[in-house]
Amino acid sequence: MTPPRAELARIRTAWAAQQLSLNRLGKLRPLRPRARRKRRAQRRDMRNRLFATAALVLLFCGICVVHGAAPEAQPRRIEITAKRFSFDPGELTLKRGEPVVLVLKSVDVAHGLRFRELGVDVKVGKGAESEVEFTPGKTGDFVGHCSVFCGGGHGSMKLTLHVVE
Ligand SMILES: [Cu+2]
Repeated sequence: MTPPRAELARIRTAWAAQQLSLNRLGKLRPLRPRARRKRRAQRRDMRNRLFATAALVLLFCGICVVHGAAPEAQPRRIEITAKRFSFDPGELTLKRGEPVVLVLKSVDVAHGLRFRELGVDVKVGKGAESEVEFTPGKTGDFVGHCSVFCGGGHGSMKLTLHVVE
């Protein structure tokens, strides 16, 4: 038979060990309902914040992807050579509503190109290059003329523009 003192010591040790393990598991003191609610609310709050952050990150990435994948379409560039006394090409076909850039190059003296009905007038210096961006707003055939006097055949310097749907 175990002496009472020794038995008491053994019980104490066992109790202490149990308390210790419960303590480690975090079960020693069950949370009171209010504390439990508070902790639950905190967890919910944390989860919501995580969701919000993740959503923002995804949105940002989405915007980046969209911007990267679909850069703004650049208007079509059309080179036109001007020389005494013609334009090359002498005819162009454009689509209504589609923006274009006319790049006018002079290989000799100063010239210009004007489409009065379309509100386009671009001038180019001797041997230089200049450009104008415009969007044809109406369909039809338009005849452009050189808008800078360049010599005897200046009046016959024309470019025909066909604007189609
Ligand atoms: Cu001219």
